[in-house]
Amino acid sequence: MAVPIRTLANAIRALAMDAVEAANSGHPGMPMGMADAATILWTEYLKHDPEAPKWPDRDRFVLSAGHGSMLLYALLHLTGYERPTIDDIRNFRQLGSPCAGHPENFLLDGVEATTGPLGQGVAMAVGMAIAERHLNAVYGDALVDHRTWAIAGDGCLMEGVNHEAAGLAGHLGLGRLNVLWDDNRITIDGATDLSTSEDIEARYRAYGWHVVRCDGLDAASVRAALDEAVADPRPSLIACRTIIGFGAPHKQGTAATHGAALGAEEVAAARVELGWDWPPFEIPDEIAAAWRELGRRGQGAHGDWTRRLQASGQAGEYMRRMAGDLPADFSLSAYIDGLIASPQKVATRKASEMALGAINDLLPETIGGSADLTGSNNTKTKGQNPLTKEDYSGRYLYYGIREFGMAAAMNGMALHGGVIPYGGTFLVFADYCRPAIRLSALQEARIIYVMTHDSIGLGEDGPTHQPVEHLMSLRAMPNLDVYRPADVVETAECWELALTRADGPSLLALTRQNLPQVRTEATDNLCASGAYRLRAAANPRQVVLLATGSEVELALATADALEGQGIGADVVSMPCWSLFDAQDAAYRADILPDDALLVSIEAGATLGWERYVGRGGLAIGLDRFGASGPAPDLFKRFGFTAEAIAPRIVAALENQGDQ
Ligand SMILES: Cc1ncc(C[n+]2csc(CCOP(=O)(O)OP(=O)(O)O)c2C)c(N)n1
Ligand SMILES: [Mg+2]
Repeated sequence: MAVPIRTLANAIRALAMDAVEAANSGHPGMPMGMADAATILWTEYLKHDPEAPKWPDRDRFVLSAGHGSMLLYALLHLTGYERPTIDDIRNFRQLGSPCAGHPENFLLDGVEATTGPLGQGVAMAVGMAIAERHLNAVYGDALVDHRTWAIAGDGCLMEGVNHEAAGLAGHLGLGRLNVLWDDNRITIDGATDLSTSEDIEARYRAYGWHVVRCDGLDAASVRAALDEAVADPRPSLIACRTIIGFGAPHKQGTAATHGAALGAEEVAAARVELGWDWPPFEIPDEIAAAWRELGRRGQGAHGDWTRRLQASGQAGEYMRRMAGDLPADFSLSAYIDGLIASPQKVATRKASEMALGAINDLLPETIGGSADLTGSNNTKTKGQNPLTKEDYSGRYLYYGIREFGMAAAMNGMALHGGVIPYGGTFLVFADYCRPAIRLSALQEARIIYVMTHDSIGLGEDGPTHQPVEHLMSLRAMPNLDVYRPADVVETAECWELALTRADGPSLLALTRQNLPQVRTEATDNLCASGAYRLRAAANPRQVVLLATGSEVELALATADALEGQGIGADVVSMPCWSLFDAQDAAYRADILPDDALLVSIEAGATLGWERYVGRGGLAIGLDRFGASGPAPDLFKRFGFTAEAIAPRIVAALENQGDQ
C-alpha cells in the first residue's frame, strides 16, 4: 500500500525537529509547516534525478526561505541523493557537515543556490527561469525544457528585491517559474499583522503573475494549485496557507517554532501528535523505501533526454556551455594586437564596449544588460538583440531600474549554467546591488559587474553619483575580483581575466572620461599579476607611484615632474589588488621595494592603501564626498594634479631624510 503523503511528510518533520534539537540551533517551524506541500512538489512535480544531480535539464529548486534549510536537507536525503547522509544530518550546523545553517550550493549537490538572505532566492529563481527560456530558444525543447520552483516565506515577499524580481518575471512572462509561498502569517517578531497589511496576491497579479491559493496542509488542494500553476502560461505564485511548526501541539502556529529547538518535551509531544514512533534520525524501512522509489521518478525523463542529446548535432556545444568551459581557443589577443597597432584615447567604459564587441562574437554564452543605463554603461554591442517575452533568444536584458534585482537575477542565471551574465550600473549604485554581489562571491558564481562612472571624474552629476568609498568597500569582499583598468588595453585584459575565471565574480570599475592609451607595446596579459611596473624610473629610484584606472595617467605625469627634479620614480599600474596579493613574495617585493617611498594615487577613499604604501608612505586620495562640477575642475580642486602631488612627494622625501 502506498505510504500516505502525511506520513512521508512526517519524515521531514521528524528530521527537522531532531536535527535542530541535536544542534540546539536552527529553524524547525518552516520545514514542519511546508513538509506536505514540499513532499508533493518533490515527489510528483519536480523533475530531478538524485543519481545525476547536475543533469542539465533538471528542474531547478530554490529554497528562498533558506532558514528552513532542514526541509531541503531532508528532501535530498530522503529522495536518495548521495549526500547528505543521515550522519550529515545528525551533524546539522556543525563544522564539517555539508548541512550548514543555511543551504550552500558549493557544499551539496542539489542545493542550487545559497540562500538565507531573504528575498534573494526568489530573485535568483527568476534568473534561472530566464536562463532556461533563453537556452530553450537557442537549443530547442529536445535539450532544454524544465521548470524553476522556489519556496518563499513571508520574509522573502516583504523584502524589496522580490518586487524588482517579480516585476521583471511578469514582464518577461516566465511561465516556467512557480513560487510556493509559505503563507503561515508568522515571522520572527510574531504575526505578520504586526508589520504588514498588504495584499500580496493582488500585488503579484499586478505584476502579471498568475496567483492561486491552496491549503498547504491538504494534499488534494496543493495538487490542484500546482496543476493550475503548471498549466498557466504566466509565472505563478502559489499561496500555501500553512501552520508554522505543524505537529508541535503546544507551539505550532507561533513564532516560538521559527528559530529555536522545540525542546525535548515538545518534540516528544509532537511525536505523539504526528504518530511518529521512531527514535531520532531513524526512518522506518517502509517509509524510506517509499521516498527512494519516488526519488527515482525522474530517471525515465533523464534517460529520454540523454537519448535526445546523443542524437543532437548541438550536443558538444551545449554541453561545453553547461560545463562552463570557454571555447578552447578563446583569447582577446587579436583584438589587443589591433589596439597596440593603433592606440586610442577613450573612456574605459567605451573600451569595455569595444572589448565586448570582440567577446560577444567569440562567446555565444554572454548575456549582457544594464539597469536602465545602457548608453552610459556601454554594455550593449552591435548585433545584440534584446531578450524579450517574444524572443528569449536575445542576448541583452533591459533590467529596468532594478539594480538589486538585476544582480540577483544574474546570480540565478550563472548558477543555472549555460550563460555568462554581465550587467551594468553606475559604480555608486553598487551599493544597491551589494547583497547580491556578496552572494555571487560566496556562491562562486561567474558574473561580471560593469560599473561605470567610477570616481569624481564623472563630473557634473555631483556627489550623489560620485563613488568615494566604493572601490575599497568592494575590495574588502572575499572572492570578488575588483578591477580598475587604466586604458583600453588594460580594459580588454581585465575582461579576459574576468571571463576566464569560472569560480567567482569580477567587477570592472570604469571611467566616464577619456583616458590615453598607456600600454603601447605587445605583451602578455599584464593585468593578470594584479599590479605591474608600467614605467621604470629613469633617475635613481627614490619613489614608487601606485595608481589605478584614471589616476595612472596622473601618476605618469607626476613621475615626469619628479624625474625633472632628478628624482627617479617607478610607475606601477595596479588594476586588481586581489590578483596582486596572490603573487609570490619575490614579485610583490620587486614591485613594492623597501628602499623607496611608496605613494598611492587613487581618486577614492585612502583607507586600505597603507597595506601597500606602509606607515611611512603617502596615500593620495579622496576622504570626503565630491562635488558637482566639470571633471577637470574637480580633479584640480581635490589635488589630483601632478603640480599638487609632486611637491607633496618631495616634502615627504625631505621628511624621510630628516629622520
Ligand atoms: C535579508 C534578511 N533579513 C533578515 C533575516 C533574518 N531572518 C531570518 S528568518 C526571518 C523571518 C522570516 O519570516 P518568514 O519568511 O515568514 O519565515 P517563517 O518564520 O515563516 O519561517 C528573518 C527576519 C534574513 N535571513 N535575511
Ligand atoms: Mg512566515
